[in-house]
Amino acid sequence: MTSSTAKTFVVGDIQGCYKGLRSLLKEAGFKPKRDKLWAVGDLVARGPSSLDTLQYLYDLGEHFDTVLGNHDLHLIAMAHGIGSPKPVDKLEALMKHKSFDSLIEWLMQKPLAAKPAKHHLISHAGLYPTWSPKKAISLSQEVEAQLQSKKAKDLLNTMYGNTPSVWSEELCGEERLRFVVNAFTRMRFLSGLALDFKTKCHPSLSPENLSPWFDVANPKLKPNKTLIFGHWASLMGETKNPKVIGLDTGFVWGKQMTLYCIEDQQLFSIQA
Ligand SMILES: [Mn+2]
Repeated sequence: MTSSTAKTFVVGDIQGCYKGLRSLLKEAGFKPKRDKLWAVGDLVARGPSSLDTLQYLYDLGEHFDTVLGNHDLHLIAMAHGIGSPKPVDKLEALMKHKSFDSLIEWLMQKPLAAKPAKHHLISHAGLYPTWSPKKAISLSQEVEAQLQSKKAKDLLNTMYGNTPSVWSEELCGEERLRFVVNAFTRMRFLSGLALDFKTKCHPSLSPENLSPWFDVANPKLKPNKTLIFGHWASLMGETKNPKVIGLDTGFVWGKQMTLYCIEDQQLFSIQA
């Protein structure tokens, strides 16, 4: 059966696994001139081919978009002289390439949260449980405005750190931006409404006081909304909630890469 209807796909954390990405897109029947591909972020780092990955995604033009993950933001920071690459991230070829500056410029235009389709929200780590999807988009725009301004380097310098751990509308300046970046790119577990940055395991193995962010009741989230995220490889997509779709399934750690088709509500995955 053939179909000419354009589809919207969302891919989990790629982390420089270019060959895996291409195999998965082939498996799912992705047509680069017809369909739209979104990514949940962490396009680069740890895998062997971050340069090929970024060049391929860039070349998809308007048929690709992404939200930023913690590794993408760290790459942007390093491009601004903040921190230095670790050999384990395998970013040397990318950072030495003549296209590096333009690829960084391109990444700096990307949001932390976006709507890939009606009633769908995508962000790297998830949705903080006191934020509505609309609030998430507006907070993402606050960070985008900073990242696209002359103050970009200030943001990149101040985004590192674990505090504050609880959101308040009164947060301002560096603290506000740091919280928004952390919630969108590093969140996994919460203790009450406090972000916990230490625990990375599967929820079945976590301390009793911690809950995955998606198990904390969100009074601002309507039941017709679907949340799509990555970042949490040990979760292997097990959210036990069909409206919360976890796409990081640890390809770079030898497991799987996962792709979701929004129109068909269908998951595709390939084994590393
Ligand atoms: Mn991540």
